[in-house]
Amino acid sequence: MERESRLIVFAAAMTLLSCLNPLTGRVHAGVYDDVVAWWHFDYDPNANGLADLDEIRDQRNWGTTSTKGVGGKHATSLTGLLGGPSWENAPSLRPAGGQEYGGRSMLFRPAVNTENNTAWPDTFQANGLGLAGSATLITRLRWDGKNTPLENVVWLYNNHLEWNAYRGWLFGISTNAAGGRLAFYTQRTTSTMDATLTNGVWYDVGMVVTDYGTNKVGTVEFYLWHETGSLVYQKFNNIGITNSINPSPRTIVGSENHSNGYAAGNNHKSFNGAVNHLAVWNRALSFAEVNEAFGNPQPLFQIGIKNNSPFDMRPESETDAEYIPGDPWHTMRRAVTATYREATLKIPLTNHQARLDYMFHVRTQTENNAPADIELIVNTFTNEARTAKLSNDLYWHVTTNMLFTGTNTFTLRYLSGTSPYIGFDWMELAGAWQVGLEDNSPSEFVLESSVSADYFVTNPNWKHVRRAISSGTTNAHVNFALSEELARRCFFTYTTRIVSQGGAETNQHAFSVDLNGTPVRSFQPVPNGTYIRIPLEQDLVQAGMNTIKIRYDDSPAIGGYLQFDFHRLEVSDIPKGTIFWLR
Ligand SMILES: [Ca+2]
Ligand SMILES: [Ca+2]
Ligand SMILES: [Ca+2]
Ligand SMILES: [Ca+2]
Repeated sequence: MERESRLIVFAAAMTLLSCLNPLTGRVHAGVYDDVVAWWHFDYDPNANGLADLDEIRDQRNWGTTSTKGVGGKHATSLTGLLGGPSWENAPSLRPAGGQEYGGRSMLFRPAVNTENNTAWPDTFQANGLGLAGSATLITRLRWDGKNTPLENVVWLYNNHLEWNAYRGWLFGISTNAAGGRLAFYTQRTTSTMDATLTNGVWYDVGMVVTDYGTNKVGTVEFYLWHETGSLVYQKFNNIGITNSINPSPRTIVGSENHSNGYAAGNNHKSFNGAVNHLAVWNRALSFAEVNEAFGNPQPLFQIGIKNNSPFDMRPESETDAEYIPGDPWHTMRRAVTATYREATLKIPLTNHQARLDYMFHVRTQTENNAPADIELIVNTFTNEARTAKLSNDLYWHVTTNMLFTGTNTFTLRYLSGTSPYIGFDWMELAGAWQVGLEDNSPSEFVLESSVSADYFVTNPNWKHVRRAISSGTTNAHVNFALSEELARRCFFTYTTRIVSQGGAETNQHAFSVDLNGTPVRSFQPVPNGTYIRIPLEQDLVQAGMNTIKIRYDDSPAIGGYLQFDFHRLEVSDIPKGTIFWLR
């Protein structure tokens, strides 16, 4: 941590004493909590490189080795020349940051017979899954181009489209001379994004369908995040969205047709490429939620869905104790017991990550709500034991003195208790991040006018951070997500340092900082080298995405700029006061 050498001002000691104000209007701790199907495509126990029926599982209710979880939207049938899609074992890129889903992807390679112009698609079908009304699809995909003689439009996702019944829809890629473009189809209308995909490149992709009801104009939104780290967004009005669905629905992934053999017609509309993970919701996600889903988890680590169930992970008897972020979720222990006492996370930290404090938070499950004690060991530090119960949230403040640069070990250990097990609903190591290096230079960022104002802290590419605010480019927005639990319970402090200012008439410029649209502080001009450290009012911190907006406040007639060294969020158990100082 930096040390203040010359204190300029100490102001506004926090008077907030109520640290548990319930937030209003927020339901979701994490955007994936209400996902209705989420395939991670990461399981090939027979290691034959083929996606067998048992291997395509909905992570929400994964189950055990022998039995798929009840209620999960698992694959119910397959098609393909090889029996179904294949697995690709190379890791995907992670365009928006976030997490690798198991280092494996589903590979769709429709077979084509050029002699009689027929195709045999690679697909899986999930019976019992259909999306009515508003819906969202989030995926990470690589399109490998049109596979001749496939048609100019190929479908990745068939939400039980029924011709002439005007039910369901298709999502996929439409091609023209410029390349592939994201496309949405109902029998009434099609919406096609203008931006084109490059063959063989990974994208984080989102589509949000909003159905306002019969005879109302609906909307389709496309999100396309290229592997170099920039988001393209486009929204369409679509008069055709009155999305009713068959009462016994099914979903096809990989093509429009779930036809197991060569055929013409809709068999030609088959997706050719790889999909790392695919999630769908039965509601329209907001812009902030889509970005939260892309970058999940927020720094540093998260596993499990908040659903009062440990079955999104795997029985402790079927897993070893260690879990590395990015490994398949089915390799993570869902519980610790007197027999299988430990679950150990091996979390890599960079130099600047290791210099921050974090909160470790786990929601537990126990038998009949009986208590049992658990402790958290961080590297060589054994923290105080906590008592787990059913749907209990346990917290440990992990301080920087426990951490180092490299792979850090976090072990949850069952101690003793009435409950013979402590299950995990979900857990996170989170609450703090740093964007940029504290090195008195803005050179890791880019010219402010060359990128969007919005930067998401999960984006690994700092060349998408505005290095300055100026009279011409007045805003920089730093976006980050928090779980509902941390947003309610903890205190957060934002810090930046102004490293260089300039422009006409004056060398120093006024600026201000907003949190989630509410002004927090306004600053008269300060010298270069000034640290700006602002405690974020807890009432303004929210579950889900938060936005810190830094705004240039000098007269537009004064063509000036202020440059940033870094942006940082710190977390603590107690409120802190505003401070700014020079070094
Ligand atoms: Ca297999
Ligand atoms: Ca995967
Ligand atoms: Ca869970
Ligand atoms: Ca810097």
